[in-house]
Amino acid sequence: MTQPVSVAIEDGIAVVTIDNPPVNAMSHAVRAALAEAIAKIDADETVSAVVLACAGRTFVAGADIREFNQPPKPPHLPEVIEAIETSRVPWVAAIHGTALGGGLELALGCSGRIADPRAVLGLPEVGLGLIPGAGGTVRLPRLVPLEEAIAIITTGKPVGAAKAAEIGLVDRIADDLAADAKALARELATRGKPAPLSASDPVETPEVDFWEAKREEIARKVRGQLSPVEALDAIRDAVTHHAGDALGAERARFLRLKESEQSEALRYMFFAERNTGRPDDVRDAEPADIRKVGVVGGGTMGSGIAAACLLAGFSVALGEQDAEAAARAAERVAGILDAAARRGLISEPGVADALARFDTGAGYGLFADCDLVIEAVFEDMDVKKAVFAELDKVARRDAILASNTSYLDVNEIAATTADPSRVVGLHFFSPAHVMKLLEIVNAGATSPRTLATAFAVAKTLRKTPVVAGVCDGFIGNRIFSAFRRECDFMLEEGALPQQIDAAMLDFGFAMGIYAVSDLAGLDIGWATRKRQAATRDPQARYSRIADRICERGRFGQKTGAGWYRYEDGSRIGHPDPEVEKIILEESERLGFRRVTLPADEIMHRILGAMQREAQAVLDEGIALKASDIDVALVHGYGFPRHQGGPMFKAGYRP
Ligand code: T1G
Repeated sequence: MTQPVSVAIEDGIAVVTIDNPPVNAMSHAVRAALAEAIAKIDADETVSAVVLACAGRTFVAGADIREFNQPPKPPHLPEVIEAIETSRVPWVAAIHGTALGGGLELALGCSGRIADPRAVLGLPEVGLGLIPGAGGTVRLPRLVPLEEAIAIITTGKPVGAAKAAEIGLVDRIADDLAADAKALARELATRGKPAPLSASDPVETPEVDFWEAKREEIARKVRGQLSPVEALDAIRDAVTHHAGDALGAERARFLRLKESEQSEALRYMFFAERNTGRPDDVRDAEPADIRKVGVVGGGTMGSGIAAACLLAGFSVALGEQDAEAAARAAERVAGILDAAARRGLISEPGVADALARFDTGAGYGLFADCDLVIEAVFEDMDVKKAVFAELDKVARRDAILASNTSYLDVNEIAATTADPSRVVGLHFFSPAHVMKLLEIVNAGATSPRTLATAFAVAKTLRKTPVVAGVCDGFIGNRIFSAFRRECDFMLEEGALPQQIDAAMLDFGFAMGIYAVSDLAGLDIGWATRKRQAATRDPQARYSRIADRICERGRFGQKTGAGWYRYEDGSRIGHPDPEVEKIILEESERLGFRRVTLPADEIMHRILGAMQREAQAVLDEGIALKASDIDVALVHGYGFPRHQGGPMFKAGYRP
């Protein structure tokens, strides 16, 4: 085991190197070894300044999150940072990679900070349901402008090195990090160690109404998540009190939040997202080398998938039925790339490079040299079978064939090919170039190589893969359909769509189920229900409300009316008396005496329906583990991350 902290002294400059792969997290062993190194350096008169650096790919990326479920062991990070801040000599943090959380707080305890041009710096603790707990809320506003400090801490979003230098978070950007850090250390030794940040007085603080307005703004955005609002309160404390008092208050607030259910949920989700990887039976399988991806169909999903593949560096060939459709698809893809450039996700040269890797055309010929072909045509089994029959003729024998189907039986699709082992489901979520979730459908004949390739492609696309077995709707859509049915039952019993959506918003969803259905379009669900009609259990309760709405051609936003009414192309839905009339008629037909359902009852029934279906998905082996289900619902269906997921809410703990 390499030493977690090493010290090398040359010409009076000590270089302290932390080496704790993979991200130099500040585990107890690192804290103890660093505390020891600080003491030794303070006792060594030959040392005039110190550089604090990290081995491997990044500067300290934070406290060790795995330790949070155990009682904290001294030396605690604030104590180590205080020891650096009060050290006899100046310390300089040499930052590369991602200096995050406790890592940035460590750097704030130093007298100076220098960063590699590609470095990223941030305080992402709110994303774990926490606030910076080692002086970040106190030292940062004493170093950078208050508004910058508020943005960094309450959003958890990191800043790049250039921005960090611009706002004073780092003293300079390095050409040669090791050499330039030593030079800065020597400068500080010569000039004399500057006063520590925590010694400075409270900063100029705005009027009370600034804080109230900011608090309301943040609370509105985070929909029930506590930590961003608590972070603002901590900053307000920090800038209106002396640092010593503020540090104590920050630590108390941090420790309180660490025990909160929201923080437990967010820490659970942090690891669950990273633990959805390959099932054991394909862990050692060698994936195919994918460089060129074919996409069949250039509609919303096809063009989104093509754009996602281009943004990830693949070459892409998109095929449509005819030249006009192919041209329209090319425009859609170019539009997505341009929008990504406007948001700074890709440079203009990057867009040109992507388009140079992009080809569209009619027919199947352009798939002949693809390593992977993804079908994204209309959600109809016969249509998909016809596509796969053609692909089987045109695609290379070793090419992987994938269907983007969101419900249909991938085994049946695979059976139309000569070699079903190369067929897999890759269920993207719309918009495909944005949504993180990718359901990988492991069909009965899918080979380990094919499955391993699907996971490798997901990693390149920076998607969160969740493997699912074959059933109607796999994991996410099956659970979505189940709680959608429960919501329709509540409509029959007394609720209205706007009441159910309001309850979901209050729970933390970004949109209610009826608003989401209107956005996605009601026709796909209608087609699914009609397809399932023949095999539906006649004894099972079935609500006709949605069908009656669809029978009127009300398919949601795209038709100006669905569950809600949309005036003049607006995306804002309004309750529609016509829908309420249908609901009341159905209640009467079924003999319900309508009752008012309170929001907590609505959410209790929604979560209950989710949890029952999730347990069935787990029991049938469709999902490998409960946390995969929670990841799917959070990343594919807007389940609020700070609530952990339906299985977490039902009490599941890994
Ligand atoms: N603690 C423990 N393990 C961590 C970790 C951490 N802070 N960060 C990453 N890992 C593990 C991760 O589980 C995975 O493990 C491996 O490292 C690679 O991670 C006191 C209280 C740094 C941007 O929130 O954002 O400091 O799966 O797959 O995509 O105020 O990891 O290999 O076994 O994500 O290259 C604040 C969290 C903590 C940063 C790298 N810091 N990490 O991304 O790799 S709280 C964070 C990340 C804190 C102080 C407070 C990312 C990354 P395994 P990865 P990546």
